[in-house]
Amino acid sequence: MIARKKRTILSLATGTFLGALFLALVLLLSPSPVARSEGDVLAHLRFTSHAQVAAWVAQGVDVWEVRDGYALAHLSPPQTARLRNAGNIIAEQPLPAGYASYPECYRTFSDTVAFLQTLSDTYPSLVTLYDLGDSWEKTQGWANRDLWAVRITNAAIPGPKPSIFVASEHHARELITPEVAMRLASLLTEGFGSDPQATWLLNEREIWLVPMTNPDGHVQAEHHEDWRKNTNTSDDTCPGHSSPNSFGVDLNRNYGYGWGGIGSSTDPCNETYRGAAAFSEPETQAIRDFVTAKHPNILLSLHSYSDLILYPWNSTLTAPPDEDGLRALASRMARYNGYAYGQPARLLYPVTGDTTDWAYGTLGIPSYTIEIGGWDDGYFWPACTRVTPLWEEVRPSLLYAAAVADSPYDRAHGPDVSNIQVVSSTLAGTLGNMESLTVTAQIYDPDGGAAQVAAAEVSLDRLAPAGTGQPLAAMDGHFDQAGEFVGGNLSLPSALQAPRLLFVRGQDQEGHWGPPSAVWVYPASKGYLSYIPFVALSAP
Ligand code: 0X9
Ligand code: ZN
Repeated sequence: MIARKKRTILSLATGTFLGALFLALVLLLSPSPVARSEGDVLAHLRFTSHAQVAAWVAQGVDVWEVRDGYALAHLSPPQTARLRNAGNIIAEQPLPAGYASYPECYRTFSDTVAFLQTLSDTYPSLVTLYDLGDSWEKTQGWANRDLWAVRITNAAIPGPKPSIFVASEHHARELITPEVAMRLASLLTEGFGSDPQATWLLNEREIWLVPMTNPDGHVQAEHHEDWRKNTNTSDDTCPGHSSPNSFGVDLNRNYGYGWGGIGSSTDPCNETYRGAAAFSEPETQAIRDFVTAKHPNILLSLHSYSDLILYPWNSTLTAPPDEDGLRALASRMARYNGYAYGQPARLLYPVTGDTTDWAYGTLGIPSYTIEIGGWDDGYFWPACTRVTPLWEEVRPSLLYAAAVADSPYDRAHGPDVSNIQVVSSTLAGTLGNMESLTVTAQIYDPDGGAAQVAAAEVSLDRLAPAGTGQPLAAMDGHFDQAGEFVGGNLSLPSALQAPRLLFVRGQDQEGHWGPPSAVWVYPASKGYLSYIPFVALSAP
């Protein structure tokens, strides 16, 4: 079961620190990371198939990205020699400036724990902290690191509510991913009560975030290590102790759905070492146990980099049973950042044992890997100036996922809403004041496709279940286009006293209701949703 976090996080672990000492000595006595990577290069590799890339990955080649025509990989001198002989190297360059840096704006593991604690202290009715389990080093008694999760929701409105689960940083060096999770937490909590979108999402949804799935690995990264895996040293015979030859288990190869196949390695020193058995690691056990118990409606596994949104299957191009829905949701999440979306065996390389195949294959949860950032964003170590832009480019994808969590595949086929305008007027009546709200909005298929809008509806305060709100009419008299202006009137039995949330959503001719948009309505004023939904939060 999930342990609800009470007050103190930072009590020191008891148990032996000999192991920790050993790990520290290994790292201290090894040459500095820069010297350790001496002779390493970043190479452009020619490939003929994505299966060939998967084979390199399984052999320990540290593939950073896959583009049309070549893969970019960090190679050790023996790997360089081997691939040069095989004729695969198109170009070689030194490791980039910024390699294995830890820009000071990125929160450390301790900063992250403190941030989550402060967040739950500051917003006790919105944020609950949970300890999902131990890191590998904690299981050894070497360190006191847990997999911390926060649930963000307005607890004053009881559940059950549709939920999304965002797991960041299975791979330690993917530093942008915990920052994105924490930015989302800040955005929602700070916006609650003022921003209509943040407010409705916390009223109607649960957002679960694990900013650091790999806390031990994150601490390695803090020490300027190019670190991907956890820090399990059980089979440590690795020369150099650093990428691409480090100990540890690749947590994104350790899940138990199709574990042990393509794109994963049996060699403990390889970057894609799958572990001794499926779910051998405490970190993947913790995520498995939580996701199984909670069964969120959508799972997002945040990685970097490559500007991609990937859905199952991860090992093959066979279509998953829900391909149509998975693809529709990927397309909607990708629409404002232009990320490519699809199955990784086409866009990247096939792998087995990853998080999303397990969550989708075992539990049927719509599950995505989002690879944040592009080739010019500083690889795994984006400069501080890139953090906000990268967060902003992925933000709409996350907000959209939260909005459609009640019925992901269905909503993702449905239309969007913008330009909600509400004119409210207080009418004096014999029994007291009444309020009349005139609502207009635009309903449209964001793909600009052929699906006609068939209906629209409005609800006040709470999001009505799809199809149960008050109908709005097509302003031109007919629902017969992919975009429609809609309108209608709501009469309230008493005058508006305080701002209230008003929801509008639309349905297409195939019966798919899209996600709602919400605005505040004020006494005798105009609520106006002028922004594009999910791109930005607006001032009240
Ligand atoms: O290799 C991975 O685990 C992910 N890429 S990363 O650069 N963040 O390490 C991709 C996992 C998505 N699935 C497949 N590539 N099949
Ligand atoms: Zn990754």
